[in-house]
Amino acid sequence: MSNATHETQFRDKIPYDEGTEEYKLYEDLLPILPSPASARRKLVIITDIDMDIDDMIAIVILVHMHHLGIIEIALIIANYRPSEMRAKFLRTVVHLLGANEIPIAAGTDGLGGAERETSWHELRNLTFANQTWNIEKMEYPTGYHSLDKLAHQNDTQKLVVLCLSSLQDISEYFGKQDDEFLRKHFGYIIVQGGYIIQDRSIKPDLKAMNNSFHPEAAATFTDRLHTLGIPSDAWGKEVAVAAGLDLSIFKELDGPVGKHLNWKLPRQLYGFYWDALNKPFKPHLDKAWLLETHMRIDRTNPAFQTMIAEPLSFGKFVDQTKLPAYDACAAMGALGDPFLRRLGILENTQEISDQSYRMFGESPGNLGGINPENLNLALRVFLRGSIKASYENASKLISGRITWFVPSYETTLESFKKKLPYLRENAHNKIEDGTERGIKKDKFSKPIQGIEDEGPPYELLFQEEMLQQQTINMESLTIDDAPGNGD
Ligand SMILES: [Ca+2]
Repeated sequence: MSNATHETQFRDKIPYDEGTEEYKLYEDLLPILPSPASARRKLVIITDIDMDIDDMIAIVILVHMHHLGIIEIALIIANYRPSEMRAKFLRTVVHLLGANEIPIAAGTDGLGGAERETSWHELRNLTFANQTWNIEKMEYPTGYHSLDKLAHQNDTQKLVVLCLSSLQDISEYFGKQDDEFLRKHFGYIIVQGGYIIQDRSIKPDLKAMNNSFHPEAAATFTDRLHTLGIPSDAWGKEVAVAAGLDLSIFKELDGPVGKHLNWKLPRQLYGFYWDALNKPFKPHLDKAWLLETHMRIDRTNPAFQTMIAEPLSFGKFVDQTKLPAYDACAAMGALGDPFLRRLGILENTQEISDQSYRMFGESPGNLGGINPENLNLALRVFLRGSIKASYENASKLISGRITWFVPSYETTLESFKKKLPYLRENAHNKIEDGTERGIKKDKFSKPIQGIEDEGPPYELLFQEEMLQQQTINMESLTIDDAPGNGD
């Protein structure tokens, strides 16, 4: 194909009007457009999609880049318990984005066999789960099998793996292959998480969530990378905080994918808000964490002490939130250095060479050469662009109302609130005991009436908050008119 045709095809796919700032951002990519198409980076993505919304944002952007010919997504593995359900959700999302040809696999539980319960806003989209393409195709191949097949088929181009979730799958796969095979077939690894880099060696930063899901897997995998000399980047949370997204951009996302993001976003925010203000239900979340990650008020900020001491309403929290889209930032990293440099996202001059590792976002003051404003612009434009390009077709695939499963709670809001002081105390005691969730039983192992298995009735708390919001200005957020129920 001639360069001119190549360029015309690319321009035809730009979902914005010529002459706009957004259009210009796409044009900037023309010089790095891989030609021939076979020169595209072959990407494998491992994701716990729909745990938080950042995985979905990452997938929305990367599938767009796949359509534009910047990369080729060769496989997506949904891992983290329940991975089979997650694979179904992922299948629907990818289908709605117009890329049904991308193979999907169901990975490991990501926890080395440990139990976990899904959160109240996780994998609740009944419409996405019950589409014909999911009902007819009940079983997904395993992540291991799919990755192995792909590696064996793939002789011309090394694979690039983007890890947006537990490292169990990649660790197990690398653990069973010999060095020569891995060096031949895997060229680059990008992880959302953290590395501690010393004397050209790397260790996982276990404070990073994806490493903490399965710390042994993270350590084994990182050791192996070092032995193999496969280069790797870690994208830490500070980059995502600095490039935090205005919530108002979500309002512009249409079609079923946009609707799902807009259903989940306020719930995710509410869950973080409630947990942080009701410590110790989730011991790792507190108000300082909320201020730092979502409102960008760190401990050095003069407002920090005041805000810690003052009450914080959900309305105020939402109005001042810039959503840290952790996985979406790492996804940008997976598009490669030429992409990042072309858009001014990566500004340092240091090139990655064999046997080297980079950490973006080691601390708020050291983002490793990332320009957060340019990263933010790219996230916004390509997220919206991907939805603009796909929502009409997606709305044909899923044309009716979307319904989400809403849990029914044994406890009422009133009775929960009455018990809350006791539950807090009890949760605290249980955490001291080393039990992860402290809300099921009291310290004499006696179940607490009414909330034995369900934790706080988040949806009820959220709905009550939404009723109150009618009198509070919360302009940046779209709230769905009514929750869909399963029956
Ligand atoms: Ca993730």
